[in-house]
Amino acid sequence: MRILHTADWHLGDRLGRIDRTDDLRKAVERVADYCKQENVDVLLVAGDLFSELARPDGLRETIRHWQSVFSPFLESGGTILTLTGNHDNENFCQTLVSAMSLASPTVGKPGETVPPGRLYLAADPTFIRLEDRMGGFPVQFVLMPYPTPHRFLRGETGLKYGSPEEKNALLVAAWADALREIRAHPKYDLKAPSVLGAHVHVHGSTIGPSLFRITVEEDVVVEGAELPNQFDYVALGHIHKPQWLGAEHMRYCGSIERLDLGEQADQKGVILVDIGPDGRNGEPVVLPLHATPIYEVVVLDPAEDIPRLRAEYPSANNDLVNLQIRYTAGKDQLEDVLRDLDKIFPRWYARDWKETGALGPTLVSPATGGGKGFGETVHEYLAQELIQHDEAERDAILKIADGLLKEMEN
Ligand SMILES: [Mn+2]
Repeated sequence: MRILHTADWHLGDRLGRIDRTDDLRKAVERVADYCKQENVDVLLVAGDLFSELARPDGLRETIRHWQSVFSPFLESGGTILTLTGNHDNENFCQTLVSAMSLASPTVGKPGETVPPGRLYLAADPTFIRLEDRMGGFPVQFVLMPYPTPHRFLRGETGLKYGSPEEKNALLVAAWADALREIRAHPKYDLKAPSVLGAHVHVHGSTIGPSLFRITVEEDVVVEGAELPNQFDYVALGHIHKPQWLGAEHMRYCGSIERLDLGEQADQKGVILVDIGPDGRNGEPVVLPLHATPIYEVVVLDPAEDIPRLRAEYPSANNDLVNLQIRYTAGKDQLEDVLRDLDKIFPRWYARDWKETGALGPTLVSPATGGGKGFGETVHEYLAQELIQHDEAERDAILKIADGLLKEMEN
C-alpha cells in the first residue's frame, strides 16, 4: 500500500496583504500529480487543512477545488484520510464529518474496514482499516486530531482546570489515553501493519525560528518515544519544518509551502512510504515541492539601494518580501521610493518606513509634533497610508474621513 504523507496545507491563508490561495492551490495540485505519478493508494493529510483566516466562501471554493483536483484519484480507487489540526475550524470540520456520516451512516465504526475511493475526515481519535488494492491485506490507521479540550476532555473532569499549564497536562494525558484505548480495542491487531496519523507536537522535535501562530507555552507537547515501535509509519503534522525524529519512519513532512518568514530556509516536500503485509517496505522517500521565496529587504539609502536591488532581483515577481525602508526627507521622495520598490517586489507582503530624522532624538518642537489633535492624527495617518493611491481617490477618501471626524467632534 503506497501512502503519500502530507500536512499543514493551511488553505485560504494570508501573509500580510497577500492572499496565498493561488500558491497553496498549486501545491495541492502538485500533491495530486504525485498521487498519480507514484501510483499512490492513500493520501494521508495530517491536519491543518484550512487556515483560520479562511472565510466561509473561501472554504466552499477550497472544497470545490479538491473536487476538481482529486476526483480522478478517488474515482480510480484512491483514498484520502484527513484529520483536524489546531488551525482547523472545529464547527466547520464537525459539520463536514456529520454530513459525511449522514451520507454513509454505516461506515467507519472503530476498527472496521472502510471502502476506498472517498475522503475521510477524523475530528475525533479514530481507528479504521483499509484493504490493500493489490494484496488484499488490511492496514490499520489510527488518526489523532490536535488535542483540544473539546475533542479530548470529555465529561466533568474535562471542564475543570485552573491554569493553562493544568489544561495542557490534562490534554497530554488524554492524548496518550486515547491512543492506548485504540491500541487496546478488541479489533486492534498488534501484529498487523499499522500507521499513525497525528497533528501534535511530539517531545524532542525541532521547531524552526518559531511555531506557526502558536507559542511554545500554549502548545500541547506529547511523549512519542514509543511510537516508532508501535507503528510501521508515524505521519505527523503541526511542525512546519520537515524532519524525522527518533526513527526514519516517524516524520513531520512539513507544510506544502513556506507560510511565513520563519520558514524561509525550509525545503518543502511530501513523503512516500510503502506498507506491505509484514510492515514497511524500505525507508520513506521525500518528494520535493516548489516553495515561494520569502525574505526581508532592508533599504537604508534609497538612491543607492534601489538601482542595486533592481539588478540583484530581476525576477522577484513572485517573491514574498518584507520591506524595511529608511529615507531622508528633502533627499528622497517617499512616494517614489515606494513606487520603485513596488515595481521590483510586487508581492511585498509587509512594509515599514522611517524617516532617518525620526530615528534619533526628535527635533520637532512639541507645538507641531506632540500637539496634534485626534482628527489631525487620523488625517495624517490616512494620507500617509494612501500615498500610492490615485490622487483623486485619495482626496475623496480623506474628504469622507474628515466629514466623519467632524461629525464625531460635534
Ligand atoms: Mn500548521
